[in-house]
Amino acid sequence: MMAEEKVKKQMDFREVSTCEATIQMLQKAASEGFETAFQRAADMKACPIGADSACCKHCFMGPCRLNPKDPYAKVGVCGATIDTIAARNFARMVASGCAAHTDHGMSMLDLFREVVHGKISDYQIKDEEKLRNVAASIDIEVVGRETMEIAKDLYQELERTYTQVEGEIPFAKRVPAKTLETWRKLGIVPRGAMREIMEIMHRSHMGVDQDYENIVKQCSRTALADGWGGSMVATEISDILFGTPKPLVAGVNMGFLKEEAVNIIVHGHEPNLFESMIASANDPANIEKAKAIGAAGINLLGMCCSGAEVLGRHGVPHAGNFMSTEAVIATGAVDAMAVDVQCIMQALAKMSECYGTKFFTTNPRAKIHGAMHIEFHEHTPRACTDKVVEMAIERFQNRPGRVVIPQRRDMGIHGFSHEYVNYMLGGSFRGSYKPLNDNIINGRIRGVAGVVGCTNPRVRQDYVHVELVKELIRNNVLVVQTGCSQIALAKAGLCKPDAAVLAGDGLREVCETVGMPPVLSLGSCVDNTRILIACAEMVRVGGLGESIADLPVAGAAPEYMSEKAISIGQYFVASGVYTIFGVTFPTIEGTKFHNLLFNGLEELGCGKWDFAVEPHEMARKMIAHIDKKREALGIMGKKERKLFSMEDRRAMDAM
Ligand code: XCC
Repeated sequence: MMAEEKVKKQMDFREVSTCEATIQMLQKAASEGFETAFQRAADMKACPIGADSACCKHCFMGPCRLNPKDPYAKVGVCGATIDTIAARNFARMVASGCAAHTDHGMSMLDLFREVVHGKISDYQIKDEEKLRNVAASIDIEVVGRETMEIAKDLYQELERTYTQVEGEIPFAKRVPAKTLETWRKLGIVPRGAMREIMEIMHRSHMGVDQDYENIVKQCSRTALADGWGGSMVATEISDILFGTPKPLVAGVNMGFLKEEAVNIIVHGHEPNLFESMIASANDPANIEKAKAIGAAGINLLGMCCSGAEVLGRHGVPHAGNFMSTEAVIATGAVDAMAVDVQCIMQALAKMSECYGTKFFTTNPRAKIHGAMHIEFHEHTPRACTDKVVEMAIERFQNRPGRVVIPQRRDMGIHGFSHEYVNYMLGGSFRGSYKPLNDNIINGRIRGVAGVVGCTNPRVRQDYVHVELVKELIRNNVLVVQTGCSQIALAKAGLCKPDAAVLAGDGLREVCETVGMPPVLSLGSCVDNTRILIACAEMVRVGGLGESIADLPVAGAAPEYMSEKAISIGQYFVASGVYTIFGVTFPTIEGTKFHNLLFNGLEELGCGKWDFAVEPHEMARKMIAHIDKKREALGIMGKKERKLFSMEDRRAMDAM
């Protein structure tokens, strides 16, 4: 009877994930008595008051809880209304998300400074052309100057992204004029990230800003310091130091683990750790050590955003997205997992202990109880990564249990930078977004959607991402992707050119002509800035309006879980993009604060927030928005233009 009850309680992992490899490993872990976030989420009902952002714990007269079903019935002890409470909570999510991305960007900039001043030799400037282009984009003189001279100026200029107390951040120069004019009118052009984050934390303190509209202004300003500031610095400097991605064929899924090799996974966000790990894993001396104990070699894989970056940049295989990070340990094949910052579940330490995986933290900002800390120093990076390799080899020699590797490998094309899209569409001599704009105007491509973000145990892993993207491309919407979302689509086989068969006729024709997949993977979450740059370029090329808010584009994070996603969403909305989230949204429908985010901001010339859980509903809403923008541009239902019609040619000849 007892045993029967236990069987009944066992979770059906097919209900919580569509990733075959993850399901197999979740079943294995459960049968061995180990729990994961999927079980913990099922056991822990999300707090309904917190989910609606109707509680305030910003002071100790509370915590105060309002009633989400009747939000204006009560106020907090200080008199704070639901609008103030929810706006302040939202502001602190933006602050945290922005801080995460900008601190990551700052690390890249620190590294760049040391490289430029010759204090670091393990990293170099790999992409001089990108360096010159980035410098020129913010008005640094590049003609006839030495690379290092330009690099020094670029460092000085980009430092302002963080430290400037007055004026506009450097990359504001890349914002389309009309969008920038809207920001100036609203007073939301960021000064420097540190200042914006400091101010938002101050204003959301008890007894300061208690006007939700004013709080939202600072949310936008802070989020823009992320998107057009810290995140953009992270992307651009990473490209300069490690190379701008170009499309390459690479693989995703747990089948890339090798039973006969020493397997090392890098998980987190900052590419400097991964770059050094690549050097360590390829060092002949280390390979020799692995072979000496009977291993076939050293096998390196990525996870989450760290993995997404090197997947596109170097073709390093990717083992899985956020909700697979515990499951992959259950293979027993992971000899070491090295992590740095962000999206690292504390439970990984326990899971690693269960399977004998060596689990290392490497960043002084992120230590975890139960993990071994080997600090990564960018001046001597190999000291850390060689040690991880050494410990992984040791673990291979003493693997404690059975190794089971799900045999799923999914190949696709990754690494579509903004620069490559420009080249791909226009060729090397006339690289341009004009063919993209033309195809949007003539209706072959209905619009462009960014589908990004996390996976979350409160929704079926990968399901919403994949169904949403399928529906979008079926309706001729070109999809660009970053982060864990692109891994979901790569596993579903949509990052291959032959996935064009799933696209509508128009998009399919464009994909087949160019030889590209209908789903373009752009990298990690800081690489969402590639989407901002693409939007700015679409405006600059012309024919699709004067500001980002005019473009037939939309964004979605259908399975998000992190505060970083809220900051990303807010910077897209403030930039003019319709942005829809799934899972849950921290507002109460019908409140003034909710209405401002979901409608009011659009009236001010920005984009707007929206929410849906079901993927087809989400796609319908995104397409409706794209059509609304097409209508406003006068290109709705526009018939295909014949660019080189023989009929026209004959008519011309006859003249
Ligand atoms: Fe984290 Fe960036 Fe989300 Fe994935 S998508 S769960 S934030 S790793 Ni960026």
